[in-house]
Parts: sequence; C-alpha cells; structure tokens
Amino acid sequence: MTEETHELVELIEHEQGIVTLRINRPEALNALNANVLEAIHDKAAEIATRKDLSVVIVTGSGRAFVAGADIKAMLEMTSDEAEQFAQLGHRAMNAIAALPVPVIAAINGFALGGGLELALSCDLLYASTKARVGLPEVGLGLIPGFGGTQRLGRLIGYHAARELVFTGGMIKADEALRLGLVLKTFEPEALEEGVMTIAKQIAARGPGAVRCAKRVMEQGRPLNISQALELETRSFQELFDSEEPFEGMRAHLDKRAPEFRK
Ligand code: DAK
Repeated sequence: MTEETHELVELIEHEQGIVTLRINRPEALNALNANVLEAIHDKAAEIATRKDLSVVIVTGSGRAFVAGADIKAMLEMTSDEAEQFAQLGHRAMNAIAALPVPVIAAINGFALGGGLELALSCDLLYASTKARVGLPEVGLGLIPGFGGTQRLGRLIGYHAARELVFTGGMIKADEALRLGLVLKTFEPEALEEGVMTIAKQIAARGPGAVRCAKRVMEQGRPLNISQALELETRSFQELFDSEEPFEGMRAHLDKRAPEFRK
C-alpha cells in the first residue's frame, strides 16, 4: 500500500461512543510527515463536536506508536517549510489535547520524538511492555518541538524530564512506568483490551461530569489555588442546571445503574 491508497489516520468506532484514532503509516513506523499531521488534525476536528463521543484512544498500527517526526521529510525542508511543518504539528497536537473528552494514548511500540509528544497531548498514557519511549531530538541537532520541552516536565517533573531531553535516550516501558510517564503497562496482546476496559469505565460515567472534570482540571492549571477553587465551584454549580447529577444521585439511592443521556 502507498500513502495515496490508504488512510493515514483511521477512525475506528466502538460501542459507548468510544473512538480509536489509529496512525496508519506502518512502513515508516508511523513517522509524522505533513500529511499525517494534517490527517490527525482533521480527524480530531471531525469527532470533536460529536455529542455521543465519550473517549478517544490514540494508537499506532504495526510495531510503532509513532517513531517521531519524519526525519527524511525534515531533511528536505526550507526554513519556510519548516515553519509550516511546526505550525501544522502544533495544530495537530493541540487538536488532540483540546478534545472535550478524555483521550487515552495506547503506546503499542516506539513512541519517540514527535510520537512521544503526541502521546503527551493525551490525558492518560498506557503502554505495551514492548514500548520504547524517548525524545531523541538532541541527537539530531534538534530540540523537541511539538510540546516535549513543556508537557513532559509538567507530567513527570522537570528533573526526570531534563534527563530524557538532554540525553536523548530511549527508555523501556517499565522505566516509563517508574517515572510516572505511563500509568500502567500491559503485555502487547493485552494492551488493546486493557485500554478498552478503562475507556468503557469512563464512558459509563456521567458524560457531562466527565467532560466538565477534564475542562476544570485543565483550565485550573495556570490559576492560583483560590482562582482554581472558584472555577471548580462555578463548574460544580453549572452541572446542577442539567438533569445529569439528579439522575446519577437518584440512581445511586435507588440502587440501580444510572441512565445518563448524551
Ligand atoms: N522518520 C522517518 N522515517 C522513519 C522514522 C522517522 N522518525 N523512524 C523510522 N522510520 C522508517 C525507517 O527509515 C525505515 O524506513 P525504510 O528505511 O525501510 O524505508 C522504517 O521506518 C523502519 O525503521 P527501521 O528500519 O529503522 O526499524 P528498526 O527497528 O531498525 O529501528 C527505530 C527502529 C525506531 C529505533 C529507528 O527507526 C529510529 O531510530 N527511528 C528514528 C527515531 C527518531 O529519532 N525519532 C525522532 C525524530 S525527530 C520541531 C518539531 C518537531 C520535532 C522537532 C522540532 N519544531 C517545531 C522545532 C520533532 C522531531 C522528531 O520527532
């Protein structure tokens, strides 16, 4: 298959409003060229407004999650093209980060450079025990440019992030787990099901509450604690303008499963 004859990013529908976004350029270990970045952006934008959407799972086809930005393509770029590429990359990563529902990275193999940065744009990171992750950019005379210098430190702390960025080293899944870079590891054949179990658990919760929790946790980050708690209070209050918390609490007291509406 050539790039022209297959979809570079596939959307796969599951029950309960769960959607997998799979990067599908396995012949290049899913390396991110301009077409792949554009497709990630467009597919994310396509699902972002869906009311029934509950969870998005991002993964790669073949033996990689994403092995980075496309080195062969970057080598050919003029500075204007490099600027466009950088902007496209940020648009794609931001489109993933801005999805209104939890986004799970299922790291099935190599997640390097721009590939790890794609995973870092997600809310929850899980990996196969075969996964290898890292930010090798400095070895190429580059720096991580799709958010890696900013998002990694926020997730695992700047001390460990500096080591990964400065050494450009590749670490195994168990080390990523120890650093808190991924939440859990699964045997390769169990990754899909393990991640789906977590996605279904989220999808069964109050959809408005889950979306609200994601928004509040994200928007509260740059605020000081009193502003952040004010934001939490306002958002809590707003939930009471919808039917959802009443159904959730009534169902709990009635000892039945809640029937949430999307
Ligand atoms: N780009 C292009 N092609 C890649 C690739 C990549 N990143 N990674 C793998 N491939 C291709 C290989 O070239 C090979 O293609 P053919 O030679 O068969 O045509 C095919 O995928 C299979 O790869 P290998 O034969 O190398 O497979 P191995 O199992 O031997 O090795 C590997 C797997 C993952 C260790 C190796 O492929 C590798 O080291 N890949 C490169 C990993 C890497 O360095 N990634 C970081 C890329 S740099 C910025 C924005 C973004 C960035 C920087 C700045 N700004 C806005 C400022 C991001 C930079 C990066 O991500």
